[in-house]
Amino acid sequence: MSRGREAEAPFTVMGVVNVTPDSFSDGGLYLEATAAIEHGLELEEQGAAILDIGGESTRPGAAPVSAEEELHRVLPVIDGLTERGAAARISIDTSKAVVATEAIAAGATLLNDVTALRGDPEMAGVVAQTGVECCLMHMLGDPRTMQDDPRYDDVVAEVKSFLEQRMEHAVRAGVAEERILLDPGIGFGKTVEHNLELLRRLDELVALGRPVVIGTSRKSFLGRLTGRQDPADRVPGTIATCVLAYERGARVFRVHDVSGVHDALVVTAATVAPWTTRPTSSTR
Ligand code: HH2
Repeated sequence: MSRGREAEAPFTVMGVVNVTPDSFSDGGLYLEATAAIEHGLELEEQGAAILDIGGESTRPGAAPVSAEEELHRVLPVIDGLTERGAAARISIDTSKAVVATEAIAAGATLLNDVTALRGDPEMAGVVAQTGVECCLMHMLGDPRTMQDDPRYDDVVAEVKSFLEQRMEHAVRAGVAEERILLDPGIGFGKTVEHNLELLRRLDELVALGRPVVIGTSRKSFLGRLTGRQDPADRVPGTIATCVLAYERGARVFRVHDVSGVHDALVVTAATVAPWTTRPTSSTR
């Protein structure tokens, strides 16, 4: 049985399932559908209430993938998770409307679009018509160029204004505002200092009134701060940022390492504001 019990918990852990050969931290590990399905089920067991399935890497310099190839990667995983009775919700991490459409037909109920509906003119219509939730993320430039000397006058104000505009765009296209989640896009066109400033002042984005998603997991700014070259060694850094982001109002945490983040957030949430139903009665 899953440890998540997220219906009662004041946070949601979104486990990352990258069905790609080239993702920055787990590329190639789950390219086979069977491995990705097993991994998704394991993340659910560890406390993920959402599984974010992606078939195209967004790391700086990643090669673009055709819609056909992306579908070939993600659909068997969504189908397999459904067949195996996964209780976690399925999120599709794509910026292509055709991929979103097929993934939603297969059971995805959340669209995670790192382009915030800018990548495909049809995407806002897909979200509006299907009624799924969608996560709008900030990115400066595109994955090929985003880390080439990113600059802002005030990174938090600019990210906030971007997210407000994208939310307005989505609502104009018929997306219900209450179906929208917002994400500052940690590492997407940001220096180490930009990422830290966004985390430090996260409450300013929370003030937009929609749930804030945070994706710091294993990212390179954690490596720059700690000296950890191997992304898998950045779990303590990931946990630190998730705890801090929760305290500043983030509620959805997109991570590769669900177990540790989940437990850290259980303790953080219980400390910050006790919630009535505890996930465990242990007093150890
Ligand atoms: N980060 C990545 C991908 N998708 N989506 C949201 N909403 N927020 C994020 O911060 C975010 C995201 C990058 O991480 P990963 O999927 O592990 O790497 P890759 O893009 O190389 O597959």
